[in-house]
Amino acid sequence: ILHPKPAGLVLQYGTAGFRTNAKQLDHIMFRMGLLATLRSRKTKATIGVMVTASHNPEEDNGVKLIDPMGEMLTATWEDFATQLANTEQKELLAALKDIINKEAINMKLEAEVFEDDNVGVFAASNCFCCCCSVLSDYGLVTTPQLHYMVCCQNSHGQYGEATVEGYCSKLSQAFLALSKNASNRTDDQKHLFVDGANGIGAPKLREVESHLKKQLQISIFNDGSRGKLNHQCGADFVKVQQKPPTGVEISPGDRCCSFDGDADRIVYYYTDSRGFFHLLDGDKIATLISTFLKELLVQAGLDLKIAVVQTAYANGSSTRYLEDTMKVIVRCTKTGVKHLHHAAQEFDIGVYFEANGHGTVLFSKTAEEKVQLLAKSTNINDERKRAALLLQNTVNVINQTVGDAISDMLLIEAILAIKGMTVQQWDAIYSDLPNRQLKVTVSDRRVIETTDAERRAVSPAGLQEAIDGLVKKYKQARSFVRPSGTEDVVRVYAEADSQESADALAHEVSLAVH
Ligand code: 16G
Ligand code: ZN
Repeated sequence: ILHPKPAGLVLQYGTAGFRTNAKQLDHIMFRMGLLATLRSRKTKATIGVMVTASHNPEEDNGVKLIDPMGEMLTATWEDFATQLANTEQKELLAALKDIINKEAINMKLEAEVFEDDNVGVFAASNCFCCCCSVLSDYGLVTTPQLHYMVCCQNSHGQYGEATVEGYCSKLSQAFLALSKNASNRTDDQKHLFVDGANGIGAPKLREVESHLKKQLQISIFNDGSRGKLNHQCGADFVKVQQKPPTGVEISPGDRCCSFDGDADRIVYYYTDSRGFFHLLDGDKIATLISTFLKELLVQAGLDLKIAVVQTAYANGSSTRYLEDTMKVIVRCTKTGVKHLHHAAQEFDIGVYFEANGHGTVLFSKTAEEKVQLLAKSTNINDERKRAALLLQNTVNVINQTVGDAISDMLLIEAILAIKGMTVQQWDAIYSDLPNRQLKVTVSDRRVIETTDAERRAVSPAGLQEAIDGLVKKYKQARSFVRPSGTEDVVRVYAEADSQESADALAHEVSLAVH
């Protein structure tokens, strides 16, 4: 039998598709190839299949499907994916037929699947050849590039050209137009240090950089030539460890950022003259971007509703700053990009970021049309015109299909340049509350159930009361627990007025989980 399923192995299509040791994924790859062809026939559109370890170690791997407009696979089909993955070999055909019937799929239609495999150590491509025609094999691209190209393909070029070159030129043209609005910058100010997490982001960033006409000068570290994927480097390492990645030589004040392995996350950081490390995570990024957009909306005289979408992990200071000082709407959703993406779609402009650095901005159709119209109009004053053009180019530099480290980086760099802002000034917009994340291993993490966007536990009985009691002991404190969607652990988050308090609270809460 080709691609047999290890007996008894049960996997779940989770927040980021299937994810496990690469050795256990062969049958999953095969079955997801099959499911992709069904999804393609159902939607009469091109579907993406992404194979990546993302921010995880090299030997871990994952596969997920990308829906027609570049979004994550829709929920009912996540269930089909789980069913198909766990069906024993001899029932596979019946399981496929079941999906075909339930969704009334016309098997006479042709299927079109874009496939990408961005992890060198594990090639899944051959699995697909036997089950569907892979029309266009992009070879190695970043996760967000694949989302982008699926969207381009299905919107018939309206979103851009469905090639890597098309992606590079759309984003870089928008970046160059934005950076024309920056006053004279020194070479130092144009210099950015990038940690590529030894993943696909580094070579893809080089391709983009060649279009940037030296308006951004990039030094890339951890480009995959020496180190291991996500090992002691990358956005997840930097965020969780709260320290710089290894393999990067930086001096105090240098502006740096880290991608994760498949380049859908980004965090910024610098060290100060006393050697202290300063992290600018997804919350700081959301604040910078939403402030910039809000100012432009005022200057352009456009009445569009802007909101920021966060998760329970968002630093309390960021939420307070956004609500109280910036006066923007803030929403909180469950962890996982699809939840944030969905919530952001409810506004004219929805800025969404997870604290871990995954995020983007969504513009409603109305918002885009209003911006386009204003940018074209001739009878408005210079200030409005300038703001409208800046908004137009901001829309173009953003990859709206999913969080994209390269696109986010270009937008952030453009904003800092236009505002003449240093990374220190950006950092000073608000001060993060000290925080700590821990993971706890329990016999069954599913006994923990949460509500209120994962901020409160409803079971087991008594847990939330215990957490409330502990939180009361500290100042400006907050804590929550949630079962991980990607690992067999319970995650604990705590923040408080000092690092000692945050550490102590996280520790006490993890004891309460046992
Ligand atoms: C996945 C999610 C990410 C989330 C993380 C949480 C996507 C594409 N990725 O990596 O957004 O932050 O899971 O992991 O949705 P956890 O459930 O183990 O804490
Ligand atoms: Zn990733």
